[in-house]
Amino acid sequence: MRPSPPTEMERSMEKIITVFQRFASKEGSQGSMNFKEFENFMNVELISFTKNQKDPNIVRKIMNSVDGGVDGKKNNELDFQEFLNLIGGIMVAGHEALSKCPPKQARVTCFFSSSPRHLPPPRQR
Ligand SMILES: [Ca+2]
Repeated sequence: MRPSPPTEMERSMEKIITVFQRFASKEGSQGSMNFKEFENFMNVELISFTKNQKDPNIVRKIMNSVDGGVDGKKNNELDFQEFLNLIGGIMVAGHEALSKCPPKQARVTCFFSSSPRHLPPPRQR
């Protein structure tokens, strides 16, 4: 039996993993992003979101908001699960924004006009 082609969701999930690995493997640990790798990721892959923020320290603040949330180590490194928490927070904000989008506005513009206040707060331990 021929394997069925990957679904849209499977391809999307694989892409997120691939992008994470590409940026995380540039230096240091291959399995996590240091600040430089994360900043590079935000400025390449999420540029519409990043440039829409008024706070010049937004990338640092976003990283701090998820760093340590999973492994409990505030070590200036984002592992994949911490990265997913971040992406999940942005997607939740985007999902809410999209439901309020005027019909003619480009969906991607609308998605990224949302503010990072929807990001998950640092987990209490
Ligand atoms: Ca790394």
